[in-house]
Amino acid sequence: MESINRRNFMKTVAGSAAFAAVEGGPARAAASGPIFLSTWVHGKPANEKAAEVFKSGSSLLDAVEKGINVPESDPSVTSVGYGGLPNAEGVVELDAAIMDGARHRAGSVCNLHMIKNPISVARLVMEKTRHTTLAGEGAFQFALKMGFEPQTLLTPESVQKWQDWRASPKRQTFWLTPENHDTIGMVALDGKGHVVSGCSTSGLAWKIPGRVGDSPLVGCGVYADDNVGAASATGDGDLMTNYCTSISIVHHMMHGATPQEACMDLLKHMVKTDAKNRDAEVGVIAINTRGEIGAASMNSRFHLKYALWRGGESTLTDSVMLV
Ligand code: SD4
Repeated sequence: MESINRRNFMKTVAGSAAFAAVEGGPARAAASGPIFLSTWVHGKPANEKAAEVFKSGSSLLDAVEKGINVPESDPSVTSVGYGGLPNAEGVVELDAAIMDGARHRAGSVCNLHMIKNPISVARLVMEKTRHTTLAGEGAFQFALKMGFEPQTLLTPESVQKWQDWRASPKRQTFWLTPENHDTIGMVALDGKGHVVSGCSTSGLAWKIPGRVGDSPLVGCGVYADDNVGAASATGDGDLMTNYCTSISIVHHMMHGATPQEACMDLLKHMVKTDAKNRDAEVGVIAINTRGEIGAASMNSRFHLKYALWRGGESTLTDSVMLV
């Protein structure tokens, strides 16, 4: 309660932009026009595509979906879609979710095989069914019904990496290394108070078949609410799922935090509950309906770069680290 009061006081006295400057984060005062904020280097072309789609008159949901399709379809991005690294059995299992802040509705798919654009399937789960999440074979059959073409998602490079992993006596099992995961998370604002959150990943390389990470779970990998803002996450989904990362950040914002403060609050809470989380691989992004943004990483081991498209400018920046 005390911190909320302090925030309200700071907002009244100094305004949110000044407060954000005290925190040292990337938040800014009210923006005009649409904003696209995404995780990692591959978020930059994703944002640029999203901005192009939105400027052509399509909806914000279309923009986020088509933006995320870019890294999904790019075989050089080995953590998302086609070319994503496979599970321990050599099968690519994709997770994705999208959430519409206006309707408070989401669609998601888990463990989807052989369909390179899971965010588009997730979108159709939201638009065409009363369900929120479809998994595995059911998600695949749904995608076929919706007209998606099945294809192999393995590339010669990903097969080679999987074979090298399997042949290595010291291989890492079911754990993260900076080279084997990245994920695209995107949050977007239309400039008029409407937000969308999307996330798509091949999950952890060499994961146990059937494992579901945070990315397709509403409240974890995505959350969007037009009353507040939106958030998304990248990193160790087995850990982050226990913190319901995205909804936690949005709720921090709902209680008065700027997006940057909300991202930092989540990371601080993770360390408070377990000091070992200082070493965890966690990156988060957030936006509020006024166009202020936040991006943060737990530590330098997994230092999130965030891509930002705003006012025709497309940039890539290091996020603030907690530790
Ligand atoms: C997962 N959170 O499946 C995803 C992976 C990721 O950066 O985001 N890596 O756990």
